[in-house]
Amino acid sequence: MIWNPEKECMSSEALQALQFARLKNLVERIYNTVPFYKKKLDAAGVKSSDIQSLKDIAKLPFTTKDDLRETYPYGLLAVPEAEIMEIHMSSGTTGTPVVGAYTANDLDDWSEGMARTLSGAGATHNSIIQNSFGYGLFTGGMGVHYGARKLGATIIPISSGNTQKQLVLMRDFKSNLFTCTPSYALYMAEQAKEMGVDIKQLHLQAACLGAEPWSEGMREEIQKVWGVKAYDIYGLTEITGPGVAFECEVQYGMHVNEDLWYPEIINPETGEVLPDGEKGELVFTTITKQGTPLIRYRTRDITFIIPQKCSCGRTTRRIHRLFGRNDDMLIIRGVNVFPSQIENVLVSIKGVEPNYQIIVDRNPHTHLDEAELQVEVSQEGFSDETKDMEKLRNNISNIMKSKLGIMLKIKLVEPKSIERFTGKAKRVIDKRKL
Ligand code: DLL
Repeated sequence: MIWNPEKECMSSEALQALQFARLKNLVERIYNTVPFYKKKLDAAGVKSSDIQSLKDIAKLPFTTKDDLRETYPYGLLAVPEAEIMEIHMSSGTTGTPVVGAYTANDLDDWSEGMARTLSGAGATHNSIIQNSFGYGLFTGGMGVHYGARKLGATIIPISSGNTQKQLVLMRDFKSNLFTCTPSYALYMAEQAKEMGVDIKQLHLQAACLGAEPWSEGMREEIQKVWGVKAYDIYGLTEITGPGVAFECEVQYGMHVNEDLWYPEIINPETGEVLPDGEKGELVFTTITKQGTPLIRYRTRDITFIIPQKCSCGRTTRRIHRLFGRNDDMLIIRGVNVFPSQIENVLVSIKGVEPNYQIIVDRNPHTHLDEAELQVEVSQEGFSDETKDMEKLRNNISNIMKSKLGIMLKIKLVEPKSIERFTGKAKRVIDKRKL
């Protein structure tokens, strides 16, 4: 179901007129209320009067993660502190976390974005939504909660972890949609098998998964083991949290709620705006946000805007499933590869589990990046015969070489020996940065 046809199915002319009016208002607002932006805009020599069309957004300077860190905690507030109703922080593991501060209006927009997201996955006010994203400073839990509430659905706010209880409640309360990271969905399925719970017999129809990169192959795997349709959902703390973009029943690309968060794709090297269809870095401008509005925020996430209209009826543009983050891209002997591409190949190979870790290091002699892929052998794929294991190892190595053009060192590890995650998984151990 389309939650808000008036906004999600606008003609592109009407949408662009709305975006333009909101953008102009935003530039005016932040110039007058955020000293950081006044300085930035003055330095770039741009005034709100220079914004004569939506295209003029390219005249505005970018905002980066470093800008957010330098202004921590309250340096980007555009309203008096008393108007802030809620604060969230990114779950980033490096450096100072980034802060998002929400006014009542910002919480309404967030709820709206998430109501559209859950509706995209088929949820209605009759749904029973088990929310297995972490509640707290992380935006996953509260974001889904607000959206489910707006829908009028039943929410089970269980948060992440406590896996046995998750499964018991799914059965007892007859949950029909669950939300969590793709890695936690896998882990829950594994635990269910151990507990003897047949998850396909539960009442589940759909899962909204996101907060980390995952591949199409992983989606197929999760849909197969759970017997549900798994939808990709995207967002980030700096912009609002989940609800920025979501998949519809077509399951190809995520509709951006672009009446609220305006997307651009840029060349990450030059900053030049790229046309729809070209791959680059995703940039967002929060055109309605009041608490901590951002102009042209560089997400470092790599994707492209799908040029074709979607057959679902929504007219909002879609971003392709994310390839990964700029900073996660590996260059192995001259070949660029994202961890999610390795995952996509791995999940199609028999005899191994979709649990893996990539250890990246730099060879001190050649100064080239090298990667070791640690893969868990499944119970069925496991053998006491060294030659069988050697064969499996070679097979994985050859498939990686032919599909991705990279030579990876493959290390097979015993079943259940790679760490499991209830939130965002850590798949890449980068020894170059240690
Ligand atoms: O992860 C918000 C969120 C919660 C999104 C629940 C979806 C579901 P942060 O902790 O600030 O916020 O991390 C944001 O996670 O810039 C991406 O790199 C990555 N990410 C989020 N969703 C996806 C996705 C939340 N569907 C960062 N696919 C983003 C790939 C994703 N990466």
